[in-house]
Amino acid sequence: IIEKKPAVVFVLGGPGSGKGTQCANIVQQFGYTHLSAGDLLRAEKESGSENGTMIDNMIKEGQIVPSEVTIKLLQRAMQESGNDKFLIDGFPRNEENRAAFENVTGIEPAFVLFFDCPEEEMERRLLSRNQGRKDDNIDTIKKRFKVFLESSLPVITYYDARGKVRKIDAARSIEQVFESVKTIFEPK
Ligand code: UP5
Ligand code: MG
Repeated sequence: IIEKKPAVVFVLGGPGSGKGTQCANIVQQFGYTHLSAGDLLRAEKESGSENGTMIDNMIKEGQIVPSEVTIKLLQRAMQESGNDKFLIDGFPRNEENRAAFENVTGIEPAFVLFFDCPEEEMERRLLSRNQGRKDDNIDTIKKRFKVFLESSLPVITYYDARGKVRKIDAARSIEQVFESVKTIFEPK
């Protein structure tokens, strides 16, 4: 049996660059299912999972949860959705995440959306979000920035070398950013 693999777009960018906000817009116009790895991990913790304490501690420290945990959650959500096109938001966050996802699922992303935004702007957005996320405090935000630069940017460099990165200036208004996003998803 030849099974068709789902279409996956990785949505990457620093903490507060607008990944979740823009994914909601893309879902509305282009029929993708949005899977935020961070949202799935937070829900897993809330569900009382045996990994809950570990997940909570990693998020509080801005560290990256072991890929087998995150990949299982992503696979389950993909199956349950019934859809065949996905925005995977905030994953892969390091080289190990990236390689494990490709090995376990056999899926390579169609392309990678990269929301490029200066730290000062991301910090402003995170500090004024006020949604009770326990990683939205200045200490954790600094740790998240460090992990992004050291571990996550290399993933973007990897895909860029393969011609897969679509980089967007994310420092503009939500509407302006979405105008650029649309040109990438609209059929040419
Ligand atoms: N906002 C958005 N766009 C704006 C714009 N253009 N102009 C002005 N304001 C804008 O946006 C953040 C805030 O800014 C919102 O208030 C929004 O209204 C405003 P949002 O769209 O939420 O940005 P996003 O990039 O999604 O920010 P988020 O904080 O979710 O990014 P992170 O990558 O830090 O968070 P995530 O949830 O992906 O991960 C959290 C933690 O989970 C990680 O640090 C890690 O510990 C763990 N994790 C893993 O271990 N593995 C994973 O695979 C994923 C996560
Ligand atoms: Mg998010």
